[in-house]
Amino acid sequence: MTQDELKTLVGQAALQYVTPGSIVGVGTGSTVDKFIDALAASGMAIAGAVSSSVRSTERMRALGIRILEAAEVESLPVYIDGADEIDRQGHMVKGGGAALTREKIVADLAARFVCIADESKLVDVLGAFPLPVEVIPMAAAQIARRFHAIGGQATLRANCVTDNGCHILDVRGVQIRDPQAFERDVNQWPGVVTVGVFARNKAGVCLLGTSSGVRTLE
Ligand code: ABF
Repeated sequence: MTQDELKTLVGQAALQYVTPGSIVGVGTGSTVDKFIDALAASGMAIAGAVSSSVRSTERMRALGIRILEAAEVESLPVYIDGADEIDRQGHMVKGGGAALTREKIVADLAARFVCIADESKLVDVLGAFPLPVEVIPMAAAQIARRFHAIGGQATLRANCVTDNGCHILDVRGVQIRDPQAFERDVNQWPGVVTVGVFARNKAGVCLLGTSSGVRTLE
């Protein structure tokens, strides 16, 4: 099966975690696009969705799905999102789609984080994918120097301004062996808005698309 077919498979499989009449937290990316399309096609009546990006909002609105602001809800039963990497404990690297900050915000509202991904995203150790870090523009250079000091090479993502008006550094060369400590430490660096390690709030369930079907990791 092609990667696109695997994404379709898990996008469809995620529907089983959506309760009719509920409000769903929705992530960002091409795999999430498959979930949005499957949700719309299913005809399932939901109360609405809290979105993690302009991209997902526009796709859902075009398909007739009601959008609610994060401030309108106090909690969500589930958050469905993709990842750039996920390890066997459910820790993720995310942010390839430049939506990591709002993804972390919406995920924080949810009782359950369901990650949907094709098998290429499963790794033993996080860090092969260039780590996205959303930064306040004025701090980009000094944050890049901090990554250099720990063996990383940070580059400013070209032509990218996030939905929050910030910039993205993509950091190569860091192996993230303790994701929770790494997320906690980098989050404290002045100017860091969000580091693309999702470890404190990791995925409780991962639906992994494989050529032999959907593997459920939990
Ligand atoms: C999103 O899912 C981003 O955090 C991550 O970059 C993306 C993965 O994109 P795709 O599903 O297109 O591979 O949540």
